[in-house]
Amino acid sequence: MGKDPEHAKFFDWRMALSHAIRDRIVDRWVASTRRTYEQDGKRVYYLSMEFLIGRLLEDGIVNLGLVEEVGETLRTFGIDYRSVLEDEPDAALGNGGLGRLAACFLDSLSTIGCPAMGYGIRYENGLFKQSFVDGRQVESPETWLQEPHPWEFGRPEVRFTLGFRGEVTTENGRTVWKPSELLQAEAFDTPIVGWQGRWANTLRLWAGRAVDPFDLDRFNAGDFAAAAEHEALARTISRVLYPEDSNEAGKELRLKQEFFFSAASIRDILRRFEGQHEDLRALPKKVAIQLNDTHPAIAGPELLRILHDERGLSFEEALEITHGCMNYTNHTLLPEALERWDERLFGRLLPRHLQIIDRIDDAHYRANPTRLLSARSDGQVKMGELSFIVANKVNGVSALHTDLMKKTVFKDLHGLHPDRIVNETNGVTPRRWLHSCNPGLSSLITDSIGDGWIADLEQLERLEPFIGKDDWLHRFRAVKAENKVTLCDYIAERHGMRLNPDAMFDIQIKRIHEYKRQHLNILEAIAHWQEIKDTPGGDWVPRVKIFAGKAAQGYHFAKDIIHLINDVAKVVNADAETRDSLQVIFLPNYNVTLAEHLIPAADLSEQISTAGKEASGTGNMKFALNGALTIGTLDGANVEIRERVGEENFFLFGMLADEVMQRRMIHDHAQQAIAADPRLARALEAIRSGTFSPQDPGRYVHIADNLTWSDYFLVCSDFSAYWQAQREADHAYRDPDLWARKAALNVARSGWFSSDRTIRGYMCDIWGAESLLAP
Ligand code: 73E
Repeated sequence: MGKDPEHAKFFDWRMALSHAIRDRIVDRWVASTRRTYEQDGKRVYYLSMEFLIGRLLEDGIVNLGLVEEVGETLRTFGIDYRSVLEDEPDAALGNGGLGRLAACFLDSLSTIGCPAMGYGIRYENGLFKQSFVDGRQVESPETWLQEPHPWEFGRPEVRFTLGFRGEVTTENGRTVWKPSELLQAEAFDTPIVGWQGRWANTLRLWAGRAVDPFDLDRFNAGDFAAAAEHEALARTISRVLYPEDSNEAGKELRLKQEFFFSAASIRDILRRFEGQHEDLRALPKKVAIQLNDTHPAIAGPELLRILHDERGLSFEEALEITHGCMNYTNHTLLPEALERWDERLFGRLLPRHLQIIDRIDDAHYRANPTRLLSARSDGQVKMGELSFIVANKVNGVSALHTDLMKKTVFKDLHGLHPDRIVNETNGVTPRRWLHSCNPGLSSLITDSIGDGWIADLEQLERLEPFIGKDDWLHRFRAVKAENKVTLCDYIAERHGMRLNPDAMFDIQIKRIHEYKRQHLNILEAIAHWQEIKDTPGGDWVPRVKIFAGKAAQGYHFAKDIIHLINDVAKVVNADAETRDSLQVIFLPNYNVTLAEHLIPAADLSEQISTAGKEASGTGNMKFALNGALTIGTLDGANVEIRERVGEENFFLFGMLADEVMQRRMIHDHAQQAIAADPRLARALEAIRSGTFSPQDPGRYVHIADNLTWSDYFLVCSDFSAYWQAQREADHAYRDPDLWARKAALNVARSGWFSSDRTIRGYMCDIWGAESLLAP
């Protein structure tokens, strides 16, 4: 770093260490790339608007097996290993589950040794930072690239010129698109090293650049701002991540971002293929492209356009090749998240692609004349339908979600193509989500069954015989107790609040959304607080309720839920009568790193979405794997978690997906539920009357009204069952050995939720790709 160690800051130590680790990764990376070229196997390309990778330094150290050596080396300089790691900012290039899934997949692809590449956008500003002012969410820009980022390699030589708008003409019988607005995509590569450093793949992110960055004439004429205008405009395309989770933005800049990175990636894929092969018809044999939701769906028409307009293949042949390469993962059935573009906006930006989409529709109709199921109708371009029609395989992300896809949004298309939809239940990487984040539990497991589980998570089953042994169970309990104390210290230091480490740690961490029902959780907390106040000396099971999560800037109801939880926390935590039995805290700025601190300390995992709404969830898997019990509905992957960990080790409540649909038909479902449950009525009344906002008593009337008069997500109808399940959890927690046994069974039976298993599923059912590592 060019500094005397005496004057080095944490930042300098981190950079020095990062470069030392990076050097060791690069060797493996180059070897893997060379191997991929030599073997010429099928390559997988994962196109995603989001990669929520978090920190990378610890990943590198752990995967290269250098934890001890690094710790010792730093110690000789008097530097604390953990503090150096804590200095690294999170790469927050994603909103939530969809982006984090992409990051777990990259880890698994490298661990398995599948030749693969992730393609996305190098956002200069990742997901906004969240803070609270008087309990309200305030957003500020995230600026991870303001300090040097040691993990990326700029590739200024890898650039593609892309365009928007302009004209479509015919020249010598061929259609030619002449875009009028040009910009360049420049590549930045990050190596992704797998377990034990046996393989490394690439994450390639595109940054926007001007074709001619600087206008010297304008500069010389004295117009300095205009001279740099081109560059500024080009850079806006990769400036900021759209902060909406499970919602469509419908904005022109978003469509431009989607085309920008999809088109650059397609060109890069073709360039690599054509460097090694002559015949484009072999493309599907060598290339599998995965569309992470519909955000990169325009990659289909773009590949088709290049094959047909630029390479001269017939439209039918180009379509067949495209179809052979493309696959689509659907992540949500929420109608507000399904991408649709106004065809005028779309046609202005991408005139040729609109024509191509019409021809795709025509070809589809000719082959399936039963019904017209088109990607373009009602003045809109429908990205879900387009992706389905173009894709070879379409997958859902949990068994229930895939089933609902077939019965609802894609019912008709599924009828025409009954073999196209497959299920690939999500998973999480055990390297980050157990081994690194929970070193105590990781050591206990390795002491018991060896370390084979880290790359073969189903080996956790071998823990079951230990669970019956008292001394083992005590060690297991001690690990959780220690993790809770560590979390208490972390929170005390950063937020000045002392939590009771003996209480049950009940955690709900995820984006704030009505369908995820953080308001159901806080309503139950209010009712519980009221009950404790009725009998202050009662024998209560102490609880700590922890929340964290961001709300989209424009989602006012979600922001009001945050405000309410903060207001409830203020009143409840100040209450001398109850504070030994109940504490509530909302931690600001939830991100991957905070999740790594919270999950190992959890006793109870809140997975309480309205059934049928959460496609899978992945936090649910991380908690179970770290020995938390789930309180949850039969939604998403909760269904499969419960099947595996055993119904007696899961607190189930609430309506099923089809009951939800029935219940909504009853016009006064919420009032009926309120009338039937005095606890619910009293908790709602407290919100309505300003118990938690005495200076502003009307503040939460609209929340109480919403729940009473509309309640689309059935908070009221599920309240009584949720209350009951919470009391069952209390009851079980009174017996520490019983609880520990249930928790340990959750760990032992969660091995199937490794993203290694998920990726093997994609390789076999969807991509037809193989590992290049010796078994
Ligand atoms: O259930 C989660 C799922 O576990 C789902 O809501 C989430 O994807 C996770 C991974 O499969 C998801 N995110 C989005 N849609 N589904 C989304 C939509 C638009 C923009 C950003 C994210």
